[in-house]
Amino acid sequence: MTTTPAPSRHAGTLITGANGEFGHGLIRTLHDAGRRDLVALDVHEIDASLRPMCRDAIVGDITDAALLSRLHANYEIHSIFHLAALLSTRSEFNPEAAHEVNVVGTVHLLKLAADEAASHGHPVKFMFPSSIAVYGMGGLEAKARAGAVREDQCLEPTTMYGCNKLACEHLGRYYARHYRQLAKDRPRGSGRVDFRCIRFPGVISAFTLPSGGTSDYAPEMIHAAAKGEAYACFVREDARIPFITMPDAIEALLKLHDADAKALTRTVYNITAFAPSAGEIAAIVRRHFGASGGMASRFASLCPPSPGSAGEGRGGGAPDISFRPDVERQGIVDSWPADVDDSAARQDWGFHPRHDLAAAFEEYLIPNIRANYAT
Ligand code: AKB
Repeated sequence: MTTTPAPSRHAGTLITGANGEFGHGLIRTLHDAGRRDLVALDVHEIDASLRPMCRDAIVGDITDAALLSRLHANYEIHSIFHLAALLSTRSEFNPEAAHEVNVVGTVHLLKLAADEAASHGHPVKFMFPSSIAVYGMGGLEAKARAGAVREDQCLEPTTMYGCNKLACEHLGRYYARHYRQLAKDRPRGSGRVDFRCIRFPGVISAFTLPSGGTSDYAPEMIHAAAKGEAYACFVREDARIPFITMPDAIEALLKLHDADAKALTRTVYNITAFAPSAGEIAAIVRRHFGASGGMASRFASLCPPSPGSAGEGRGGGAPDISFRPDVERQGIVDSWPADVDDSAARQDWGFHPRHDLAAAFEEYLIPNIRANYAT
């Protein structure tokens, strides 16, 4: 059902999954940058702290095609940040529901972008977060041999989520370059979808905790230590995948969005910032929240550990981090690369993360987590 656009459509930048971890960071960053045309879409009511930063906040489901037609009728959209997705662990518990949201929902958004481009005659930038989950390393030895993988290697995902993300990468390229190629009124010239995609590693935020992902062990471990709670890590100490901080992830998304189309040699880009093992992360966390002069004793006075938490009465003991691998989730992490080659992103649009591993903790995580849990 194509609805004729109302003459007085509002200009809008659409953000799906607006209430998620990424959505929180992106909306704040765009609002701070002066954007006043943000249209937030999420299945849940938008967070009260974000509402004033949005022109509109819509509660709805991206699998609802009629909803997207209404969006087309009411907004003149030039950019879409399509963040809504069910992550890897959650998707394994209901793969078909994941496919519905992650793929069918994405096709609805791509069609909206195509309709918008056709109606106002300008490219619609479609920013799509893909993931290292598109890779399938085929076992620990192959993973160790492969090292940092390039975008065109090892594309045999072992999870529904990974399959969904890889499918959407291809669908995005199709809508951008081949959409309705046999139709007489096929899109021509600039009235097209401008699909730009980043394969994100695990993302670590100081302010929000992820849910439903398999890279979640890292942020969970850090936040548990900050709260003085014991943490049993669901992967082995030697488990290794790449990570990035949330501010660097958002900056990358905006940098690719603003990049000159002529400079882009591909639609999909790897990015990475640091790739520590789970054991190395635990060591850093212990150091920061550890005994002597570490965070804990200074922190304990600010935020006494919650009753019954490992931190209680700790007053200086190191955080209680143990490793109790979950075989299946470990299998997913083992199927992901130890690191990725992001030279194309650095070359084409100047990707350059501010936080390496040390800076991620020193400059971003510890100061903000301290402030965050102290209030
Ligand atoms: C997940 O763990 O599912 C995500 C991802 C790596 O894409 N965080």
